[in-house]
Amino acid sequence: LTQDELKKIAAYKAVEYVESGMILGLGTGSTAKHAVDRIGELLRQGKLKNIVGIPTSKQTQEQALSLGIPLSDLDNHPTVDLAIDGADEVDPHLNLIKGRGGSLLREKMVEGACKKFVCIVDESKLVKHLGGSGLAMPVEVVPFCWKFTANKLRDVLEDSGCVARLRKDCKGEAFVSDNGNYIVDLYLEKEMGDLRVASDAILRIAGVVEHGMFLDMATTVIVAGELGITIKT
Ligand code: DER
Repeated sequence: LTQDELKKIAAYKAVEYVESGMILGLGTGSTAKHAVDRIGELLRQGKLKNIVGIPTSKQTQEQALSLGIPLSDLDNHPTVDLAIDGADEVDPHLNLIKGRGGSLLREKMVEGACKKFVCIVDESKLVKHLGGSGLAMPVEVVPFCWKFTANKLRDVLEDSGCVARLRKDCKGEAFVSDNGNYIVDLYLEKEMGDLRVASDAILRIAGVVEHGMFLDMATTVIVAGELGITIKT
């Protein structure tokens, strides 16, 4: 099975948790895309009714609109029944790293407002420690003096051997999030110690808007692997 087929299997499994009448958080990324497609298909077939979607990015908003999924926002629906979204990394405690797609702020707002957050991944996302895969841990920062903020981030995580890089778009310019902010990607040589301590230290930096560690937020993680589906709660 290809990685995308595994993502689709996890996504379709998650959509089995969706009931008619739900307010749904719609995730962002290549895995969540399959879940949103599936929800649109079930609505079209009349197998799902009265769904309201709360998109976690402009990209997902576009996809949902094209599928005819009715949309709203957190101002109108401060409580969300169920969110379905992918992740970049999942540790054994169901803590996540998200945001490599650049949507972490709206994802964390929506997923923080939901009763259930079902995370969908293929098995390649499983790690022993967050930040351990040598891939980016994204932090959304205000554009104003972003270098100053990046240096503060490096200081706070210096024990983990942190390198901070401004995320660029395909034109080599600074990537700008849906919220008009920049993303500083942190690359750690060693895993962080206490994740909550690291999270609090990062959020205390004034120029930081939000970071990509989703601690104690996923209620269920659906993992699709070569040997089948594993559901972790
Ligand atoms: O950027 C994000 O938060 C995405 O949800 C990411 O964590 C997962 O993207 P993928 O499903 O394309 O791997």
